[in-house]
Order: sequence, then C-alpha cells, then structure tokens
Amino acid sequence: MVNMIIDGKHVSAEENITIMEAAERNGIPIPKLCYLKGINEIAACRVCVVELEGKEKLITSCNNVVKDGMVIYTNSPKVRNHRRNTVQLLLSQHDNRCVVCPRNGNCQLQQVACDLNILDIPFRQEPEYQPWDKDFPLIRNSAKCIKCMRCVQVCDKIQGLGIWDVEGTGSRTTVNVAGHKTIREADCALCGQCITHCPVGALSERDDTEKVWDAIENKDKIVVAQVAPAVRAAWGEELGLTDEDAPVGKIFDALKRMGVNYVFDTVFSADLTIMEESTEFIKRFTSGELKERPMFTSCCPGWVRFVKTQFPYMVNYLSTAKSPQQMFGAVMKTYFAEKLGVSPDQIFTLSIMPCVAKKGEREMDLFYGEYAGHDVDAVLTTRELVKMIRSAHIRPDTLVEIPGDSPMHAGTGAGVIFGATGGVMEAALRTAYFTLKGENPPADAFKAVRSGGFQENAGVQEAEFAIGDIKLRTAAVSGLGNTRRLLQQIERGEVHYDFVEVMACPGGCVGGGGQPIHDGEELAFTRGRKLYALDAKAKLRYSHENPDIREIYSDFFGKPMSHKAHMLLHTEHWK
Ligand code: HC0
Ligand code: SF4
Repeated sequence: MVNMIIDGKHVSAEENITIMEAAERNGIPIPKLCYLKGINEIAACRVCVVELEGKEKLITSCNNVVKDGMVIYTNSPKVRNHRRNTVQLLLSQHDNRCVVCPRNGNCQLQQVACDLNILDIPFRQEPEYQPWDKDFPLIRNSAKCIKCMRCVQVCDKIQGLGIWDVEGTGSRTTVNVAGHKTIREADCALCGQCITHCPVGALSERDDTEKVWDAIENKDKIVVAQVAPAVRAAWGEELGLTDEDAPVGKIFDALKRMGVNYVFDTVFSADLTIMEESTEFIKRFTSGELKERPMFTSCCPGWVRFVKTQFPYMVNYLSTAKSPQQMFGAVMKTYFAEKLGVSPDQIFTLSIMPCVAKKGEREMDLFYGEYAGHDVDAVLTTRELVKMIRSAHIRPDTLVEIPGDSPMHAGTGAGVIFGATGGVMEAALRTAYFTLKGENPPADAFKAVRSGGFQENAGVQEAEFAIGDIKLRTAAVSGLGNTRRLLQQIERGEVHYDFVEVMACPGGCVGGGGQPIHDGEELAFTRGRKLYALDAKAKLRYSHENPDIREIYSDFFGKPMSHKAHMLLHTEHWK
C-alpha cells in the first residue's frame, strides 16, 4: 500500500494503480472524457489533470500511478483553469447545437462543461462536417467528434474489427472510417459498441422514430410491435424506474398508449426459434455433419455480418433458422394477418430491440407465395423507445403492466434468457434433451453455459454434456474479438465443438449497442442476471411447453422444419 494526501485527505491505495483510481476509490471523482478503463488510458483529452505538490507541470491522473508520499490536488484553481481552457478548446471546434443532438442530456462533454461553469467559448473555429450516408443504420457526425479515440479502441481491442482510424495530422487530425472507405464498404458488424462507448453525440443509430409515428398515424396500417428479451432489463434505466417498476408489460402499455395496435413479446418467437434450431441441430448432429465443424447460432445479425466478411467459408455452418425478430415479423404478416383477415401489406411490423444491427437485419425479404415485403418494417433501439415515450408525454409512473396480445401471447423463461450470453444455447439444450430423451431435463441442467463474466473467462464459456449416449461439446462466446480468437482456434483444430453460440456484443444483447448509455460503465452482466432471475421464477421454462407454440404448429406450421416453416422461418445466410 502507498500513503498519500489527496485534496487534504490522508488516503491509502494499492501500489501501481492510477491516481484517478485511487482518488475514485476514496470518494474523490476526477472529471474525464477519453478514459475507458483497460481500453483507452491514453490521456488524449487532458481533462483529468491534477496538481502534484512541488511540481510545476500538471499531470494526467488516468495514466500516472500513485507513489508513496504524493500530495495531490484534484481541483485547485490551477487545475480548474487548465481544465476550463482544455474544454473551451474542445468546444471551439465542436458542433455545439446541443438541443438537436441525440446525446442531449446524456453527454460527457456537456456535463464537464456544465460542471466547469463554462459560459462562453472565447475562440471559435467552424467544425468540419464530413459527408455520411444517412440511410446507413450507424450515423457519424464528424463535427461532434472530440477525437477521444474511444471508438477506435473499442472496435479494435474489444471487437477486433478496426473500422475506425485516425486521419489527417496536426489540428486537422480527425477520426474516420479506416482505409478511406465509406462505412458501407467497411466490414462494420453494426454491433453499435462504438456508439455506447462514445462520450458525445458523434456516433448514434439512425433515428427511425418518425417512420414509426407515421405508421401509427396511417389509418390503413395495423401496427404490430414486438419487444426483445434484453429491452426489459434496461429500458427503465433512463426513465428512473427500478427493476421492479419496469416489467415488460409496462412497455406494452406505453406502446398501446402511443397508438400501436397489437403488442407481443419476442420471447414467443425465441421459443419458436428454439423449436426450429434444436430440430436442425439434432438433424445435423445425428447425420455426422458436425464432426468437422460446429453448428453456429444465427440470431445475432452483428455476428452474421462478421462471419460473412471475416470467415466467409464458415457461413454454411450457421443455423438456417432466422432470428426471433425475423421469425416474429414473418408470423405477424402471415399467421396473424390471416387471423385478422387482412393482407400482409396492411400490417406494419415494429421491433423494439437493444440492437443497432437489427436495423440492418430487417432488410431481409419475406416471401409468402410471392414477395410480401420485409418480415420487419421498422426497428427501434431501446434508446429510441425511451425517446418515443418521452415525446408522447407519458409519465413513467403512470404506466401499468398489461398483458401482450393473443394468440402469440405466451413466452417461457428459456426465451427470456436469449438476451444474455449463453442463453440461446441453454434454451436450445433444454429442448434438444427433451426431443432426444422424451422427458425434460432439470431446468438448470445446462447452466454451465452461462457466463461468469467476461473478465473471468475471456468471453468464452465451454461446456460438455451427456444426453444418454450422446456427448455434446458446446461453447458460448460474446464480443467479436473473442469470437475471432475462438474461430481461429476452431480453424487450427485446437478445439472442437458441436454447437457454438455467438453474440457480437460483450455479455450478449443485454450489452447491446442500442441500450441506454451510462458513460464507460459496463452493465451487461448486471442486466443479464435480471434475465436469469426472470427465468428462475417463470412458470414455463422449456420452449416446447409454450402452449401458443404448440398451437401455431398444430394450426399453421405443422411441425418444425416443415415446408412452410422452411419457407417462412429459415434463410440462406450467404445472401
Ligand atoms: Fe437479442 Fe434475439 S436475444 S438477438 O440479443 O436470438 O436484439 O434481446 O431480440 O431476434 O429473442 C437482440 C435481445 C433479440 C432476436 C431474441 C435472439
Ligand atoms: Fe445486436 Fe444482440 Fe448481436 Fe449485439 S449481441 S449485435 S445487441 S443481436
């Protein structure tokens, strides 16, 4: 331990930690902009400077370690002046129209400027607006970028893709798509991790809320919404609702109060996915097809985009099952449209997702006899849902829990855990066991696939199970950097699995790029635990026991992987 004095307080701290960490642990927060623990500790912004007694020059606290006897001032007049100058310089080149910024009210630059009581910007230079394809699901506003490097580092170190890079020199240094490509030409997986790690409004999802308001206003359209598993674990965060106050039924209430006609839970179609995917898995496993390569899950469009560009020859190993989002869209425009006695094009399908890549996935076409549009018409992130609730002037405390509509009403705990890494695998194994043995396993029999947290297991959770004579080797991985390492090991024959679940975002969809942003705080595993708690207390915990799933098979699809199921619920991912 080392002993120091920080702002007049005698404190002790472990050796080799930074001044910033030591201060934080002792209740003295130091303002920062570029810092991201373990990812970006490069002192690029210089907002975290502190004064060290006996030293003329201020030092940055994020990359200087503590030493015994240090006397530190984190908020002296000299420090405050320096910080104010630094932030004023940043603001001098920044698009300061905060009221029309997607991060208005949740921006670190705004917060730091406000805390420093900056009331004017003495120097001003017009920010540079670089062109951008506004139809792409990921939007970048160069004039908001503060060159903190977080997006560059997250994409490189965590997601292993390197979509962003520094461009230009000197005062013209900026961040842009690497290799002078357009964002469409780059191999962007659309995971959105650069958005959730951006401290300002330089990166955001394409706003689709107006498209949804227009559909709601259109009297010829029937708006049918689905809400993804992971949204329930996070939507209340921005609205000040506790976990108990934010059940999915209140999202249904909000959507109906906005004018949405029917509301459903994606958990239903997660169960449907399990029926199709576990049937496909058993078929591929028993045919010997998986001896060389595993079957990969296909429900995460970030992962599907990644494998297509990085390991294209592995695309054939993806399950052909569409994701729950797409399956639900297809069911709404066919089975549900028939129940309502309307044509598919009268139905406007809306998804509320924790995800940016789902905005790309929705481009998938639907064929029902003939071309019937897209499975899904619009995708909103959890953040956009919150914006709509706000703009509808719905007071969160007035929301009540209402049930989803019928007939795709019921969902199981197995479907809920889809939103956390390992969840799809666990749900599939529960049903695969039943199919092979004719009886249910204990509901928690496969909990070894759950992640203990990505620090402990580097994002990969391996497990082996025996079902009768069959031995299954599985892995669940989250984060694309981890995924690349795992695929390389599979390629080199160092590991072999029968079934692999991949989720692009660290921790799975709960940590998705469309979730509420809490600067630099990783909440995926906290949110994941909420989903496992919902599963533990669910009345139904096996997808095959979902009564509405049984009904849709007896009424409409016949059986898993039937011709109709093949046409509506499966796809060739290589397209
Ligand atoms: Fe997910 Fe999904 S679990 S990908 O993260 O499979 O977005 O929540 O909706 O589709 O169900 C996202 C979340 C989904 C899908 C489901 C899967
Ligand atoms: Fe989207 Fe979930 Fe995949 Fe992230 S892990 S890209 S949130 S589907």
